[in-house]
Amino acid sequence: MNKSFVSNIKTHLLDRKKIVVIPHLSPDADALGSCLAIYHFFKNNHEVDIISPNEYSEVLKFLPSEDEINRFDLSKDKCVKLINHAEIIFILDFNNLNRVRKLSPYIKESKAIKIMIDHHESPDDFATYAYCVPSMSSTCEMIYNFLSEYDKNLIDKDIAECIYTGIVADTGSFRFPSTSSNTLKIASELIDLGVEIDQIYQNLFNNFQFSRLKLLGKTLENFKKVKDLPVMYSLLSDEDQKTNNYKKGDTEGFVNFGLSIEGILCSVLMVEKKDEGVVKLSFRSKGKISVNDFAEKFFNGGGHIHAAGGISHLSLAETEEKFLKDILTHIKS
Ligand SMILES: [Mn+2]
Repeated sequence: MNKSFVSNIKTHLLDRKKIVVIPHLSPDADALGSCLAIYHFFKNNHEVDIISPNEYSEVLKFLPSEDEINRFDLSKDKCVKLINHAEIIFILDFNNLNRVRKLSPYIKESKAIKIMIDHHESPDDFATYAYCVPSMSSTCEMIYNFLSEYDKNLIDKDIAECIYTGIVADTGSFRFPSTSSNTLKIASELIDLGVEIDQIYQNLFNNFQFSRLKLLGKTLENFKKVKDLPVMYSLLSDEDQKTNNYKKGDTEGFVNFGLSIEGILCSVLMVEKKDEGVVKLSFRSKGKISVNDFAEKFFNGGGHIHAAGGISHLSLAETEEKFLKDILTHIKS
């Protein structure tokens, strides 16, 4: 990280400021961990408010001070006021205003200093200060770099827990290639700060409802292999979700199961969202197959080389058909 990034930001925080912290839509553990780490770090000397664009998985409610998070979809007036009065806005784990949908115009119009910390490809350039490195394992790893450069002594156990949770989630428990020796050094320092890794593991991975296990079963049953290509995909209809009492975040990680099959380099999950009139797609890959460009070109999305998301406005069956055609083009090119 550029040292002037931190020193520049410090000059704005010499006196008490109104800070707003914003994660992407349907924030995951990395996004919320980042926001809450910033919240805990600055809350004693500044007025800090977190605004999530919408809901997130129940599973993440164990994060320290999660109940402080404001929801734009539930308390719009309050959130708009907070953004309008903000002097500093942190943009965390996203780099494009499309990722916050209805919040986007308020951020765009705000005169606040905007600080972007993110690890996705191709950042937009609306931020005043940006720390964007796509090779980083997680935004939480970057938050650790930022805060330890800012004042390492202020990183306490709560902050360490938030950061550790985001790193574990985004690295698939330190398995993905983005896990560097530095990621592990940071994890070790977080343990020294008191993080109980088994507790975080239990909270993050062993805290689901039985209905989610049934939904996983349905997803696995629906997996198909694309003929002549190293690609697997599965579909979840609206009905599959209703039958299995779907809750936000339940399908997180399901797509990875396709990659557990010998020789498979790409896995895709298509989830029908009838109330929004869309199908949401998750893409995972390994080796030479990239999915961020595929998601961007064919499904209005993006992300990382080996993990991306997209959206389709077609029906589930039409989306499947389009995907089978597009993936052939993508892999052959
Ligand atoms: Mn992330």
